[in-house]
Amino acid sequence: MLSRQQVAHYQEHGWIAPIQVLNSGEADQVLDALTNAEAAYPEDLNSGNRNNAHLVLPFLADLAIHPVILACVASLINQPTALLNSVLFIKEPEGAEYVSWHQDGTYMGVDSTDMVTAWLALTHSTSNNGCVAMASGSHQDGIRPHSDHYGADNILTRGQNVEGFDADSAVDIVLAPGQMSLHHPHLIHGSGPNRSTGRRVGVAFQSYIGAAVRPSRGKHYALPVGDTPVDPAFVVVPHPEGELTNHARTLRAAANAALSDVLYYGAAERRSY
Ligand SMILES: O=C(O)CCC(=O)C(=O)O
Repeated sequence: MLSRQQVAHYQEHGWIAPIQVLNSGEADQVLDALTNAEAAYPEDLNSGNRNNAHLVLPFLADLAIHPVILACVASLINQPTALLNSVLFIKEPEGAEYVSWHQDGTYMGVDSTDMVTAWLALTHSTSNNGCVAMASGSHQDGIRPHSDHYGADNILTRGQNVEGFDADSAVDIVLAPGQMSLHHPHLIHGSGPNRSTGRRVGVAFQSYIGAAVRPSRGKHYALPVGDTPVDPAFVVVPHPEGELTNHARTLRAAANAALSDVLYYGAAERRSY
């Protein structure tokens, strides 16, 4: 679990990092498993099909309920019940992909901020390869106006961007493989391009919710993460039994369609992720 100082840091700044979840050998094993799965199932795991892979890959579902992650999450939110989504944020070597400045809570379609995102690095994540940057303290002023820009290189759903924001105040969150950051749904964050010759691979568990959180719009698929029952307003999903089974594929497709309806609510155009 987090120390009192770490919780205080999170409350003041809206993020906390680095937190060691896996040792480097364990992180390498997960990265190898993911790389093998990408090679074996290219249609299911690619930059346009990156959401909710934990519903089809047992090793990612295992990671989503890793005791270190859950203990830290429980230090920050009230009775965690479930994980709503996951996103594989992969930036290929020397690519132009970036993530515009945004607040996750803007389009999440739930009625509370009692939730937290865990971003776990499977490779080094550095200023040079486009690590996530967090605008410390920006979670304290609520949701700000966003406008959709899309853009081929902007790998955030709608390319939504917070206007009038001072990017110089953002802190680069440098992580080693197996380390995670945790961030608040109102925290402004984004990331730049990967200027290195290696991939930058991270998985965002987005987000863990507290027991009082309810959908405010759309349908939400939820993986239970503890003993507290998941509210029936959510569709409870099982831990996958095998890799890319037909049943799990169908469930993930339904979860991704529902997520798309939530994230692209009112949007002028829709992308595949
Ligand atoms: O991986 C990135 O660069 C961005 C991640 C992000 O926006 C998020 O986890 O909410």
